[in-house]
Amino acid sequence: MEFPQTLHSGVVSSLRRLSFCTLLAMLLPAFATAQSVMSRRVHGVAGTFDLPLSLTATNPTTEPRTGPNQTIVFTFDKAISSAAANISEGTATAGTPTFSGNDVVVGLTGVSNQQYVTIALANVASSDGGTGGCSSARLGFLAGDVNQNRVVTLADLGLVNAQLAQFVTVANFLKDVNASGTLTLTDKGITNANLTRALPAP
Ligand SMILES: [Ca+2]
Ligand SMILES: [Ca+2]
Repeated sequence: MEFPQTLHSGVVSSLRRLSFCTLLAMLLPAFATAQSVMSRRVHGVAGTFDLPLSLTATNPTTEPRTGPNQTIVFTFDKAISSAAANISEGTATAGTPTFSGNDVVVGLTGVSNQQYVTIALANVASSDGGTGGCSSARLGFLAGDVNQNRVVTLADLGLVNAQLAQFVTVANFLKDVNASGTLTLTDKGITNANLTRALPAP
């Protein structure tokens, strides 16, 4: 028996939108599945602030905080004991992952500005014995693009300017573009130096 054509094409279309890792996890429930991914920076004494990343590779989140060192945190649905990290797109070097409960923390070095990077996790093993899981995250790095529209304009400069001398909080941490823990003319200067820089269409 064949599926009605409309149902069949709808199912195929839905499956095509899922990543290979998501499909594997659906077929093999023992696999650990990534629930969320964050770009994490320590902003000096102001503390640690996580930028949630889009899980849709064709609509990646922009990270406006300056490199060259960055940290990506994958949170799974269960405790993870090992995984391997690789860069499959862009200029960056992935360090050896570390594990904290359900989190896999990947330190990146040598991250160039104005580019997309994809971090792929393979051989993800969970503490309950699941093996062979995978995940990936794609994000754009564009210093000073604090409104995250993939181009640095006077609008970004104005947003940073409006936060000068304020405390760094969950509401404004992206404007602390050098992640120093303070919002100063240095952040404005970095944004100004990046005016007109843009990411390509994702
Ligand atoms: Ca912008
Ligand atoms: Ca700063």
